[in-house]
Amino acid sequence: MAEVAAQPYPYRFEPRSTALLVIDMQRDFVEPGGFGEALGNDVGRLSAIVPTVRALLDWARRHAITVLHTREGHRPDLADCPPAKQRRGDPALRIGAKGPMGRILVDGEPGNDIVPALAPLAGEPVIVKPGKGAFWATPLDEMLRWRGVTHLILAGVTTEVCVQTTMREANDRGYDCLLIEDATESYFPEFKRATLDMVRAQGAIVGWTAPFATLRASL
Ligand code: C5J
Repeated sequence: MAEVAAQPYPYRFEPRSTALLVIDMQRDFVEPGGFGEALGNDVGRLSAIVPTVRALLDWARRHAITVLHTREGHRPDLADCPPAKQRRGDPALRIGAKGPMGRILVDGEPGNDIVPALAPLAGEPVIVKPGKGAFWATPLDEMLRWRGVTHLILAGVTTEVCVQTTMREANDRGYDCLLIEDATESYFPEFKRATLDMVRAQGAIVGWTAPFATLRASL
């Protein structure tokens, strides 16, 4: 049993029943010239975590920890996109519209690919999700349970949207979740700070947080 000096108290996990879930490190959110930047965001905040996420992936692979990735992406016909989601925002930058890296948040478009430095290896499932949470309308829960996973280590973007939503979904399903502080990021630093505070409040009400170096020291 490994023990991480996490907040708000130590997080314990067995590597064989733990999975690393890397959320939405897709080009459109992270790279200059993509959808995230077209919305007026500073994507440099997100691209800055790529080396840490890569080190986290390498660490998990070295320790035979199950690795899964997600992308927020819809079918090309948008049949899986709730109209209420599709109607949001500037019509020129809506889901399915032609964006700087292909159709926005559509599976198969260049902008929907995971950034090359974090490309999934053969055998690492990629969950393409139509929602912010990775459990909604996806087979993620079954895939984790079939693999005997009870503990989740989370990384990716954005902290307060897809990462936090997924962490809350996982917590409600009975997974013990650890969010890696320097392997997640938001376009809004105050939202990231608030999310980290929120999830670990009240005795880890949603889960634990720790920097990657602290996790690395546990194994
Ligand atoms: C957003 C995400 N922010 N991956 N998606 O729309 O957090």
